[in-house]
Amino acid sequence: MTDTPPAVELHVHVEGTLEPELIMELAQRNRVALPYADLDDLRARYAFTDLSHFLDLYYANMAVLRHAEDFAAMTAAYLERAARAGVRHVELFVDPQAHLARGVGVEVVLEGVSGALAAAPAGMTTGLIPCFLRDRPAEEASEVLDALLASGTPLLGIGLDSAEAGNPPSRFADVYARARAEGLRLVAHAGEEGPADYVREALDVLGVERVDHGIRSLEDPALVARLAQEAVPLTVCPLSNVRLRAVRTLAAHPLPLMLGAGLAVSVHSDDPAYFGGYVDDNHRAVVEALHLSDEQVRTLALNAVEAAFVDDARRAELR
Ligand code: ES4
Ligand code: ZN
Repeated sequence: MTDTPPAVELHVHVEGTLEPELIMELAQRNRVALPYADLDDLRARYAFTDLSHFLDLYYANMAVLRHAEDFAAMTAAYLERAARAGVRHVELFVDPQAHLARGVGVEVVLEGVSGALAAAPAGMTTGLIPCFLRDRPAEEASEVLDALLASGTPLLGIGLDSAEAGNPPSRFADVYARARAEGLRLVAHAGEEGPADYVREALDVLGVERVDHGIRSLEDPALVARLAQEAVPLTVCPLSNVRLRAVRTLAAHPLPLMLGAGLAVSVHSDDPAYFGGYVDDNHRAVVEALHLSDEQVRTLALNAVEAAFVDDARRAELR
């Protein structure tokens, strides 16, 4: 079996790489009281029923992130883990509003995360994609965009995440138009727990160049045809989909259907510390559970390279 290791990670939330051990360590260091007796008690809470159940824990655990050094430690630990998996290019999501809501400023978050990205392992290229929380007001997203731009931190693009059901992309049309005018690349989570219509909205109203998840697009054949025709990249996160019960089992994951439909899918990790694995683990898991052929494996790896926001020279190196 030729098992081309995934070299490109395009869908990972930095806060979702916060491992339980680091949560406990930072809680001690920052004297943050957590409602868990110990590491095992914390780990026992990782059996999620759906996206919002996961998000409750994901946001709660962020309480331990207080200083730029905490964000840097989390990011550096992730990059080290990614490098060990052979990852050569990372586009990293961060949720500034989740920290702002706790009194931690955008500058603190960016200083820590982008500082660690600047010191990424040799040979690895990186980019930062702040995401707006779709379950918070668009006005707040707009203010955060101002703060992001004012920070002077190099940014690759913007994204949209958090609780999807009932929070359509269209509310963020103005924010996306502004980001586009600033030269930022545009992505959004859509069709994870929300309907196929949200994928269409993300494309038509926000003008996204890449869709995060997009698995529910399969419910709309006309949309599938369009996504294939336009070669819209979809960053699929199989272990996430199973753990958040968007998909019943890994063996029932629609990835082969998506490949069969000619969609530009690639495999990524989402929140690896919460969902049982990093991009290499996701890759191994689907190859095994779905009995992917060498050709399918190669297609997934190539799709990720083509979907990356890199220049031609770097893309040629990654291929
Ligand atoms: C997320 Cl799995 C998932 N879905 C939507 N928003 C998110 N933020 C972090 N992980
Ligand atoms: Zn995600």
